Order: sequence, then structure tokens, then C-alpha cells
Amino acid sequence: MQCIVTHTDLDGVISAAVYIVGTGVGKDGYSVLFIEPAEVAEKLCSLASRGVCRAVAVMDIGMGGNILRELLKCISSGLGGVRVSWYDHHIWDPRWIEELSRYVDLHVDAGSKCAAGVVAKSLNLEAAVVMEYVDVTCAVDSWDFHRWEAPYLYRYVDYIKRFYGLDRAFRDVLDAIERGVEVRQFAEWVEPFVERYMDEELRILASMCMDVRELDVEGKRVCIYYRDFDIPNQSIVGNALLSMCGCSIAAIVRPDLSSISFRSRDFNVREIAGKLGGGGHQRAAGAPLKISSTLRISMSLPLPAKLKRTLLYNYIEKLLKNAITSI
Ligand SMILES: [Mn+2]
Repeated sequence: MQCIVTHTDLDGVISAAVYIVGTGVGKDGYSVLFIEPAEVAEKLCSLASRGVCRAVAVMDIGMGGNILRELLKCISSGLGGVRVSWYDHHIWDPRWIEELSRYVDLHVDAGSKCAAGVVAKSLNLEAAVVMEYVDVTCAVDSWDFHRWEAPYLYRYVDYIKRFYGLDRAFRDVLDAIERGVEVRQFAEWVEPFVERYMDEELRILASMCMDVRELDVEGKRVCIYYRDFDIPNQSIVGNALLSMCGCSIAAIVRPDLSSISFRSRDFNVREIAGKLGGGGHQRAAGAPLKISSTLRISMSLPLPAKLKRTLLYNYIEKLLKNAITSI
């Protein structure tokens, strides 16, 4: 069995489909697992130990010091002869490349705008139909949206992920590519999903700036926003808070209250996330959210949405003020 371990987004889905097309593995010859980067060591090692994979291809999964240490624990013992190849376009420290390439067939190209591009190049794929999907994927992943199909495929995968699971998106895309369906035809075909997504997106965006709690912390305009649904996604919400609502720091609470994420264009939000036990990048970071049991109970009661929001915002406001002033 050829196993594929890939990221839970459009780039992950397209990378996997391009890989299957490029290697020509038959329908029953592969399995695909969608994961977050932090899970890669655990998933890869457990897949190898189960003995069902002859080879594992990892795609669109970045590396980090902690991830590498965890990974080396099992990979350096040989993984029972399972061959591992890895395709990525994130930035890797040269030492990570050196270390991991002793055990893994590494294809890392930080100059590529998406992992799907790295997969296509490594497998010498040049077919126009495939390369068009890759181009659209890179337009999404690099956030430049230079193709009109990009916002369609982006929202389509997000919608399918939420309601049907990414396996379904993967099968749709692979089927389309194998039948020679051009990416612009595919974008038209997914329009009903994108329309439903956009309806929800516009509904949320219409009241977003009124639903935020604004704080002034040391001259920074901090906005707290609670999303009570997964659509639109975190990046769209973060972008709208900064550009439409004029926030200088956006603090977004996930629907399940499990975590809080930060976006900013001028401030290093990694520091704030760090104070709350999280991390990330300078402009986009996140932290786990530990809410009190009283608040958790209140949030599950059939109270008016507005009241719940107020209770939650009061709590987050205190948390953020403490975190930011202690930096
Ligand atoms: Mn990517």
C-alpha cells in the first residue's frame, strides 16, 4: 500500500491528487491521511508500525525543531523498511534538511508557492491539465489569488471539509484530473458549494464589526471576536477584522472555545500567544484557551447569544490585558 500523509487544506488535497496521477498508483493501491503539521511524528510512526504501508509520501507538512526531535525517535530506527518521501515548500532550517535526508527522500523547495508544485516538479509532471490545478493551488497558498478559479477552489475545499470530510474533496479532484476536466470547468462545477459558503460568509461579515469587542491596550486597537461557526475560515475572518473593522490586533476565539488565534499587520502577535502558552508567526499566531468551568457552563446554557458573547468577551478581555501588559 502506498500511504499518503498530507495537510488538511487545498494544497494538501491537490498535492495528494497530483501525486497519485504522477505515480500512477491504482485505485486500491493507496490510502490518504489528512493531518495537521504537529501530528506528523505520531501519525508517521504509527502508520509505519502497523505494517500496511510499503511507502509513505508526506506532503505540505512543514518542519520544526520539536517536530524533528520527535520524528527522529522513530525514524532513525528505520521504520521497519518503509520508504518515506517528503514534499514541502515551507522554510526548512538547513540542519533539519541535513538530518532528515539521512532517512527520508526529501523534496523541499521554499521557492515554490505550494507543495503541489513541488510534487509535480519532483515527478516531472508537465501535463497542462495537472499544471493548471497546481497553478490555482499556488495562487491560493501564496494568498495572491492571481487566478479567478482560486477563490472557488479555496472555499470549495473548506466547505467540503466542514460538511463531508476532505476524503470527498480529494476523490472529486482526483476524478476530475483523471478525466481531463480542466480547472476552470471544475471551478464552475463547485459553484453551488461556493455559493452556499459565500452566503454564510457575507452574512457573518455584514455584522462582524458590530460583534467585536474593542479594547485599547497600550495604544493598540485590540478586537476580540467569537466565531460561532466554522465558515468562513480563520484567515478570512482575520483578514476582515484587520482590513474592514480597522483592528490593529485581531483575537479570534474558535467556535469550540478550544483556542484563540491572533492576526496583525503591525504587531508581533507571537509574543501575546507565547504569554498564553502558544506560538506561531509574527503576524499570525495562536494559543490554547483555558476557560473557567463557570464560563464553560454558561456558554452551554440556552441563554441569548448576545449575553453569552458578553460573558465570553469579559473573560477574554481580562486575559488579553494581562498577557499584553506583561510582555
Ligand atoms: Mn502549502
